[in-house]
Amino acid sequence: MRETRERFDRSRPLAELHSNEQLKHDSHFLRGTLQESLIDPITGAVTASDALLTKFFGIYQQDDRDLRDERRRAKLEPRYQFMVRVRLPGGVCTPSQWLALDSLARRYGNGTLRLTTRQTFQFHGVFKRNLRALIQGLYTAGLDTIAACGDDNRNVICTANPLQSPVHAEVSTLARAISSRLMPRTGAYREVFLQQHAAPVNGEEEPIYGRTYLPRKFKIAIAVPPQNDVDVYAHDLGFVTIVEGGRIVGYNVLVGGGMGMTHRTPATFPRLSDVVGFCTPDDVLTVAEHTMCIQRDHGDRKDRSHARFKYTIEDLGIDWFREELARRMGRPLQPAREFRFESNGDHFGWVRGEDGRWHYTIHVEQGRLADFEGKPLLSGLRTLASSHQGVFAVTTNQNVIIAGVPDKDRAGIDRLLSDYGLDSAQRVTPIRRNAIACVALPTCALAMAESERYLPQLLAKFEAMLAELGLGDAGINVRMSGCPNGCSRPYLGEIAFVGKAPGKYNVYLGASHTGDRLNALYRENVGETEILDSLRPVLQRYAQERMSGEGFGDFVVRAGIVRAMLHGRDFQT
Ligand code: SRM
Ligand code: SF4
Repeated sequence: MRETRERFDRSRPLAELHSNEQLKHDSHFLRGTLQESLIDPITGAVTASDALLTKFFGIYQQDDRDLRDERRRAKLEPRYQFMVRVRLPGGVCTPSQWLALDSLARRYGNGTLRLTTRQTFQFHGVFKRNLRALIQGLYTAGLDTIAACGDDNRNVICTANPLQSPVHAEVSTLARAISSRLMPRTGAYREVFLQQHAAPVNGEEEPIYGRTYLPRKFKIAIAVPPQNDVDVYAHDLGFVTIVEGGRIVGYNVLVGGGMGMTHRTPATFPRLSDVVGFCTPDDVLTVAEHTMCIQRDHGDRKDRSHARFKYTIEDLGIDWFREELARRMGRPLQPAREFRFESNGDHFGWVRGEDGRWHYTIHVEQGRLADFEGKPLLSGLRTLASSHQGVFAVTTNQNVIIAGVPDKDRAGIDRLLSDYGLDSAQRVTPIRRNAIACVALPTCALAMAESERYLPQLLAKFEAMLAELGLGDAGINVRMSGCPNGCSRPYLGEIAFVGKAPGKYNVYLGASHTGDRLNALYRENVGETEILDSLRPVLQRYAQERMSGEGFGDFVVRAGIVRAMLHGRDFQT
């Protein structure tokens, strides 16, 4: 076992840790000088330290990168604006909440809603002067943005659609329960954004987190096999639902997953989580809390690039984690149970739930809901929400399910879907239907290349090539991220493009389509022509040599085109 305490010895002076630790500590439980920053009329920004604190409330300061040069030339400050992310455990909202989200996006945002890979909504382009009104509008609708970003437990995700079956309903309730249990308690959100007085709960502001919160973000996912839509191996903590005799008997526990890395820095890598045991439904909240607290106490607080739980697990080992969890719980986890995944994608179109009601998964290209030319998606969903009696369920593949439709309402919904172009799942190719891209430019400060705005064009070129090769029906799972942070979980794509520089990407191949094997580097720093030219012969071989039912990711590994990536630590070596 390597040093644990050295990295985060609580008696160690904060000054020796990463500067964010001191900032969190001194922020008076995230209040900082936010009240002043929000009303400072001189700038559209908040102070640099307040910008770190707003993240804990799902609010990210950004600027429109398309306008940077123009504004610099005009000697104007950057076009500061904020991204606001909703906390929506399990991805479920009611039709009236949908209508509120839609109206707030048009009133205070850039008129679009973004469905994210963690099953929630983002507003983009919110100006500082509108932040409070937006947060208060969400609050009135029964929604909040607490811990949607920041060094805390993020939106808890689970296999989509609570109305699919009683098992799905129970899992969705669990996602909400974990989210509530691990939510920061500080009164800062109420005071700063809702402008209400907030007394500390039981006299303590943060009984779980303390003054310095977590070393980094912490992410939890719950999967219901055979669906692995949540990519359960990609999260700090995962639960795989074990169903016997039609009821949930417990959950396998997985720890130490994560995607982010830095190009050409082998000490950073994506990692898939390890299955460490099984717990009963009664224990799952305790397991979640203790696991997060293990990371709170042992995660690296000096080096933020090494501060995710995956590195704590990699450094200290699974056996250490099992013992530490058993010590805190007073008993060990039980041995893990058998499970099997079939796919990490969504099922599009209509499916019937166990109670006879229907659910329709809408394909939302790259998760962006807007009124596009000839495709008024936002307006269509607003019209749908005005009459829909069930719920909306956002998926972790950036799509949305209209859930809980009785037989009698199906025809009406079909008409609306077709009128507003929301039925594209039936028309687009499988490769487009399954593709995911992160936001990237123009809002993401970390983007090195385009993603959301470029993937549709690149896919068109692939579609033509696949049709020519007789692979038009191949549901290859393609993912694109504008930088190696991996927000589209690209290292789980059968083909993935990860931004390196404007117009240049690393190409990775060979993940499984069940989300349990990472891909491997195939080409580095290449533009569109080289991407297409280098993949054509591979796809050609796939067309000729694939075995029945063999996925593209499995094929490229079997054919020796890339190596099977068994351990994240080998990813960059
Ligand atoms: Fe992410 C940072 C967008 C899911 C790994 N992510 C960001 C920021 C906030 C950029 C920043 O720090 O300035 C991006 C905002 C862009 C914008 O303009 O909206 C951003 N991440 C997103 C979203 C919106 C992508 C999307 O198009 O759907 C996803 C929002 C999820 C949510 O609702 O909470 C999103 N990000 C992810 C995922 C996937 C997941 O969680 O399942 C990952 C990989 C899993 C993981 O965390 O390991 C991910 N985002 C990162 C990282 C790398 C973290 C690391 O361990 O190194 C960063 C950078 C950071 O935190 O420093 C990041
Ligand atoms: Fe931004 Fe990179 Fe995340 Fe894409 S992967 S949203 S470019 S941080």
